[in-house]
Amino acid sequence: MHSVVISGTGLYQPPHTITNAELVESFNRYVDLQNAQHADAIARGEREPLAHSSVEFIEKASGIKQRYVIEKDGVLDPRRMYPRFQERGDDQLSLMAEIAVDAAHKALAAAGKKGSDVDAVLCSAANMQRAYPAMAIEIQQALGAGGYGFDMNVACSSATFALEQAYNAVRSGASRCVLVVNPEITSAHLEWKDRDCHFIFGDVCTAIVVERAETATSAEQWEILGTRLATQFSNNIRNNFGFMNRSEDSDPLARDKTFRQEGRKVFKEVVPIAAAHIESHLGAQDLQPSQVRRYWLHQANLGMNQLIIKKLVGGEAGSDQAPLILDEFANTASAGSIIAFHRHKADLAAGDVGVICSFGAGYSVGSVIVRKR
Ligand code: CO8
Repeated sequence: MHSVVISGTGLYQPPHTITNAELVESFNRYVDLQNAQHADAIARGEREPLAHSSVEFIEKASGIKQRYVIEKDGVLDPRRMYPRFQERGDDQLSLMAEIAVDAAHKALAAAGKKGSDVDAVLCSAANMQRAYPAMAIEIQQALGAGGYGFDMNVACSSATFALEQAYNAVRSGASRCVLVVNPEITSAHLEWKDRDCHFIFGDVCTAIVVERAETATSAEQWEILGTRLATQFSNNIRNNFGFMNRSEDSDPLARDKTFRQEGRKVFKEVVPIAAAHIESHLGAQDLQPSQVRRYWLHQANLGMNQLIIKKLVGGEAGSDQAPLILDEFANTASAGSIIAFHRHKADLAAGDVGVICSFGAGYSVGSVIVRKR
């Protein structure tokens, strides 16, 4: 068995920011337009008026202050409320591959590797742009990588689940250097017209280079001590968009074809699952939660992360122990814990142990225990 390290990470950050104030302003204009359009039905009691959103609610309930998006005008147009992307020809690089290649180049540069050093590409994200050919194979070709590529989707846990596949492939000797990319174009699958969730997501892409310790040359390396994955079926986060929709004669714009959730139930049910998962994974490595220098947790809700840390170590989560990127990026599905790791790892010392942990739809939870070399 080979020792395995994360030798580089990279981040693609979209060009546009939407603040909560901008988001709420456009949402409230949408609400006013809808209520005016349906004024008669509302007056007859046949239809409930839509309610305004508020910046105060969003910040208090979630901790989110802004999000990055690839396309802003369509999202903020109260007569549209979703991004406007130009369809690309089959001979052009797809948008998902484009942002993945950007993040991958940065991760490879940090690892001191070239595309041709990579012998497996895992494109792992909550949504795929198309059914086939795999996004990963397009990315593999664009980078000049060898070996194979495949796509995988475990919603918000896509990155940690892919890290386990990469770890096992390198550890066993099947692969030498695996690239994991998490292009999350969440703006295309968020229901921006729904007050309960319109503030939740942002676009981004993360990339991680996983290779044998013996070939790693980068200044900063993280040995993977172990990975652990778990799933438990729940309908509390669901999206029914899929290839059967046409045959079912269902409306492609119906509410169930975009992201929806029972946020409060998710909060209550996932916090204990995630805390118990991390604790038992650490226990299997003879580690106590208090021995962990840093937790890079999934970024869905500030209160959730604070409760998980409280369950694990009994105290308040400071930004040093469990850094937050949610305020700046919002929930970026599987990329959240990886952005936290990418942004907040350089200050740790050799020997320090940290845990990357994601949790979300499925339910799914994945943890990766790492030690700085
Ligand atoms: N403005 C003002 N008021 C509001 C708003 C708003 N925008 N939204 C709701 N309210 C009102 C509600 O109507 C309610 O009013 P009332 O009390 O009169 O009924 C009140 O505020 C409280 O509403 P909630 O109970 O819904 O509020 P919460 O405190 O529960 O906060 C959150 C809502 C922030 C959603 C919170 O529940 C949460 O973050 N939960 C955790 C969610 C989570 O972790 N989800 C993970 C999903 S991500 C994932 O797994 C990836 C999926 C794939 C991604 C695909 C890309 C899109």
